[in-house]
Amino acid sequence: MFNTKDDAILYPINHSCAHLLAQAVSNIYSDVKFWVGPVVEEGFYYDMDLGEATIKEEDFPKIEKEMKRLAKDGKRIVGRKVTKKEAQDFFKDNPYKLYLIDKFDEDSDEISFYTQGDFTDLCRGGHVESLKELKYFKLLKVAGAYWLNDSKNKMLTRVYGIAFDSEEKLKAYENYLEECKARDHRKLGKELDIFMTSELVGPGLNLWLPNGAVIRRTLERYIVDKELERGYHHVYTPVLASSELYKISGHWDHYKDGMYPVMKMDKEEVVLRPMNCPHHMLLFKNSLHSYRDLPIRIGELGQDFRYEKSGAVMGLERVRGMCQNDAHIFVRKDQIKEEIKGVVELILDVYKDFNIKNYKFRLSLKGDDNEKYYNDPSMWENAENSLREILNELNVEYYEAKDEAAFYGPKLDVQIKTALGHELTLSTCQLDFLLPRKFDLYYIDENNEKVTPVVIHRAILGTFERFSAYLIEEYKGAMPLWLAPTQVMVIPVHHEYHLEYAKNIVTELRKLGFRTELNAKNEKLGYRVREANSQKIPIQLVVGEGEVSNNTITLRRFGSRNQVSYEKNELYKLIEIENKTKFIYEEDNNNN
Ligand code: TSB
Ligand code: ZN
Repeated sequence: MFNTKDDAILYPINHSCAHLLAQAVSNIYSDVKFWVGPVVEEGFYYDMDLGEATIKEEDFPKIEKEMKRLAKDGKRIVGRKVTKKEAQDFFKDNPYKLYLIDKFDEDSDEISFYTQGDFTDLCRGGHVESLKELKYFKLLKVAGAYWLNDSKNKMLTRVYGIAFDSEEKLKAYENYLEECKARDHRKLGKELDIFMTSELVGPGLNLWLPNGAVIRRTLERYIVDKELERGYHHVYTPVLASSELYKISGHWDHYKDGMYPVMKMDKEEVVLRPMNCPHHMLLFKNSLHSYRDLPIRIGELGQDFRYEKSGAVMGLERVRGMCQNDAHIFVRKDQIKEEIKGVVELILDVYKDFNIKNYKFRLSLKGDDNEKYYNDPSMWENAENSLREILNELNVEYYEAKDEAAFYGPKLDVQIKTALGHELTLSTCQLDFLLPRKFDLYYIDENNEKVTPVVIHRAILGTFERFSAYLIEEYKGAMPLWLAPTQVMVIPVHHEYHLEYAKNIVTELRKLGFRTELNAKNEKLGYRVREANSQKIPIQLVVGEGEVSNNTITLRRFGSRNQVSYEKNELYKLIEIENKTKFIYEEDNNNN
């Protein structure tokens, strides 16, 4: 919607605005050393070393004021070529720019400076003519960013902003930001009593409240049923294991940073598991398998613990204690394609039920870091090529990304964007030639020979935490009938006269399996309807004089002003169908 990077008009405006930000900051703060300030998909940022100083969001008005002053002053933005020597002299006190300049050849004619008034920056160009053209901009947020993305380096201050060529566009963007904030699952999760955290438990360890527990249980039953239907077998395995297990699997060498430290008791050493695969490898190894038994699909709603950095932990979307909708599928080589196809089909089938449409498939490949990835180049080449070939054959549209694989193999990830614009992986399907080898797994082939199987790791809902966070944001907290914590609220017009009729309806609906509540508080009808609306309860049934005498019910849906009267049983049938078909009601949903 607001892609500034690929927009011929917005790109130079945002690029120049990054310079304007740097100029304003250098006027307000002393001794700032600038790194780079690129245009990104939504606006721009500038990374800077502020020395002892800090910039907080409270400082934005002050910085924006200075940016406005400079823009009004309207200096021209003038570029000129410089020699490497000249550039080095000019930036002699800025190690960051020197690092950049150092990358050019001695006699390069590609180094240029761009100057506006008394501010000069090393830059390739792509600017507006004059600062006057920068009128509609806004600073968005501030974050820390390690220099060169390396945690061993200094943490710089990254200030984000965005600029447009008209006031209407800026306004539209501000409205969009407001809407995103309103969708933030942490805000809705609190308002709708879905989950909580406590310092006494710790960051990233969420407590599901009863409303959240209903959503989660509904998801659990849904996905387990789907998997049973597709020939998966579900198991339970413990969250602890001897550290030896992870030494065998390779997690110890390649995933230790993501694990909680070892617990020692007497002579034993145990750890909390970060993944369920090693346990499932042992399950496969527990019995003898013939080639005819494969594929074997072992599923588990597996609780895992990962030591995510406290700064990275975020509501339910990035947690330390998580439950995966996990499975490991043991296949013969000739079954890989068919099985991956099955996983992709399952993903698409599930997404249809939830009406998830904005996602991209990403083929996640190995990076160059040998600590992060198991070192066996030919195994990687084989696995990456097979997965790529299969995706091409299956006609799945995807893009490739380096350094995003698991330590044991490449992945097909489904990438989504959260309300606050974070890109995350929801579902994943991973091809692994390594763990079966590490655990000496085998099946017996048609010639009575032992053959190592291949493993497909897959999580369709990913984790219940992340998936719920995503759904809350997608539905703006208004869960469709089948997922809603309270599905039906019965509201008698008068809290005494119509109480009995209302209670009967509650009993009948509960018998039919609907999560139904009664609101017969001594409050005005309008107030109680508003209450049901603020809890985003999908079906609100109002019963008064007319309904009691005609044996009818008046239906009011969340998000709609319409009220429709039904004969009682007719209404029960209608909502039973909606519940079963996972119907998502969307009519004029923005009114609430
Ligand atoms: C699929 N061994 C595989 C498994 O068999 C595995 O663990 N893969 S994973 O590391 O990619 O995790 C699976 C899914 O869990 C991810 O696709 C993502 O949706 C979810 N996930 C990962 N880390 C977190 C986290 N910190 N918080 C919430 N969800 C997470
Ligand atoms: Zn796994």
